[in-house]
Amino acid sequence: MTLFDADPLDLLRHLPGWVDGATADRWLAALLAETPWEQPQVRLYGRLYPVPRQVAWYGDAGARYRYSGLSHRPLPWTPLLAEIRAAVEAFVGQPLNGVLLNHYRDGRDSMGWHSDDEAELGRNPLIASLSLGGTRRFDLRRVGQSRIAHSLFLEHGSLLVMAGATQHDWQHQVAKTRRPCAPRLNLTFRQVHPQP
Ligand SMILES: O=C(O)CCC(=O)C(=O)O
Ligand SMILES: [Mn+2]
Repeated sequence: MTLFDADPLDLLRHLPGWVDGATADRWLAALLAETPWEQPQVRLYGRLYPVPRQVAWYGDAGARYRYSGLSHRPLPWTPLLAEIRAAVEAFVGQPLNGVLLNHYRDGRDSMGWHSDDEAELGRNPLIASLSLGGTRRFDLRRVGQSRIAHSLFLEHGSLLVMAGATQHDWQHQVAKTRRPCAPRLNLTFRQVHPQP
C-alpha cells in the first residue's frame, strides 16, 4: 500500500499517535525550553503586525526559506531536531532539509488560511507536520471557496503528511479559539530547493 491513495483527503495522511506519549512529552518539553523563538512582523495594509504565534526555522546550511514576507537563514539542526527529522524521513521515505517550528501559546495564537506553495518548495511538495502539546483544529477548504470542507483535530504526537497537489487545490488554517487550550508546537518538515 502506498502512503497516499484516493479520497478528497487522498493527498493527506493523518496519523494520531505517530509517536508514543512519553517521547512526545520529552520532545515538547525540550523544544519549548531550547528554541530561540521569534515573532516576525508582517505588513498588512501598510501597517506592521506581529504574526500571532512564535516561529523558528531550522535546516541544512543554505536551506533559506521565505515566510511572513522575509527570507530566513536556517538555524543549524540541534541533536533533538536531527533525531526527530531522522524519524520523520524514515517514515515518509524522502529527504527533508528544513523544519518550521510554530508555537501556539494559547487559543489566541493562530495561522490564517494559506497554501504552502512557496517557489522553493517545488511543484508538489511533501510536508510532514508533527503536533505536540494542546490539540488544535486544522481546517481545509478548496482554493476559491470559503466553506470549511474538512477539519482534523491534531493531537499530541500526531503526524499529518500532505503531498501531491494538496497545496494547489486546498488551503489550510489553524483558527483562533475561545476554548482554553494548552500550548501547542507544530513542526512542519519540508524539502526546500533554494532559489537563485
Ligand atoms: O500548525 C499547524 O498545524 C499548521 C502549520 C502550517 O500550516 C505551516 O507551518 O505552514
Ligand atoms: Mn501550512
